Amino acid sequence: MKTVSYILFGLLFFFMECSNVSDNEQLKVDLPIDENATTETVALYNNLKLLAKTKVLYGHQDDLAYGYSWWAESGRSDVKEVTGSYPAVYGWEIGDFRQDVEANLDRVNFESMKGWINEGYERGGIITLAWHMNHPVTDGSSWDKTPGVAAILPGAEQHEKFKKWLDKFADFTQDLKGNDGELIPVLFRPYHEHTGSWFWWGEEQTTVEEYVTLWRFTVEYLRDTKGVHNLLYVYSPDNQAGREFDNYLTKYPGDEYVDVLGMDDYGSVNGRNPADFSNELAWLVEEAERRNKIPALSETGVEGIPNPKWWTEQLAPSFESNPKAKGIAYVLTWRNGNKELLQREHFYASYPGHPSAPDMKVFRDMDLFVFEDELPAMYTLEAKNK
Ligand code: BMA
Repeated sequence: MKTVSYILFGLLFFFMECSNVSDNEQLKVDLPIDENATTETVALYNNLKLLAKTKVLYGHQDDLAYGYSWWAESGRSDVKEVTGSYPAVYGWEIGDFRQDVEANLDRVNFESMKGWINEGYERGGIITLAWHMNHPVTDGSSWDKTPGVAAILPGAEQHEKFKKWLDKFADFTQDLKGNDGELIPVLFRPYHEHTGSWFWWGEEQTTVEEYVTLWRFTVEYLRDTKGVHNLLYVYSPDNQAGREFDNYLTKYPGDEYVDVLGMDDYGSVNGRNPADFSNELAWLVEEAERRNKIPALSETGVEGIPNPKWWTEQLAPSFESNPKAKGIAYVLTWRNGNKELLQREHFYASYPGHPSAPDMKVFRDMDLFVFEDELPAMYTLEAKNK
């Protein structure tokens, strides 16, 4: 694959030089941390970077699996029913992946998930995967606060068990295929929100060295040992409404191990002055530029959207107040938990009939924000010419 990719890029450079392409931007093809990444993965990496300069893509967690008032109905999406388009980015979750379970911790069936990932990709959408990984020692949930990282590092007692989980994940990624058989690129976001202390890999649970070792091992094992080449790696500390801002890079695994500089933040979009958050997003954009990475607001939202103008009064100004913040590649709001199943309100995108729905439509119509039906081709390098 490496040779094939290089030959392809060589031809592309040659063609572009010959055809006298004026914009230098078009001549640059960056490789992600996986030099053997599939052609589609390299294209996605470059196209995301380029598109980020002018647009912010909108994403939603579990969008196709269920919504506020429905469950696993083909073609449905709360976002589409409110805005007229599917989201540009689809977030998925593989928590509870450890044993032979058929569904994740939110009851989304893994086989169905593969189908929805294919559907979104075939429409041109972008896929990101998070992992609320179970506790490797206690077998509890990811919210089990017992420190767990030291036990799974190379040489430690649970290392082999942990590798089996990664093996299973590697198999899962190789089942994600487009209709022509090509592997679907995935923005993989493991060990998220480690600056908070609510997961077993969290701030209080883990030393810098442990976290960095875990991250690097995961990349090297998946990429080099398992030969998984359709992943881009997303680092996503939790900003906690600015409180962890200075901590962003404390446990950073290094530029050789990260493709996307993400940030999770719920508090900053819940009544905080958008200008302050915008400055932090601007910082993230600058940091990403300096390191030649992709900046993203990898998780956000306000549960229940109590402000009916939340989309235009809170979220949009978070990108607009500081013009530099417009350089964020994508923003993903969390899931629309099914009310009947959960027996509570747990949604982060508007659904039809909710008071915030008209405002989400206004947000969708803003030039800065891109939904699926406005996406250029993300999986071919030609898209750079558009
Ligand atoms: C959390 C909540 C939980 C869910 C988990 C993983 O933030 O939405 O209900 O189980 O994410 O999706």
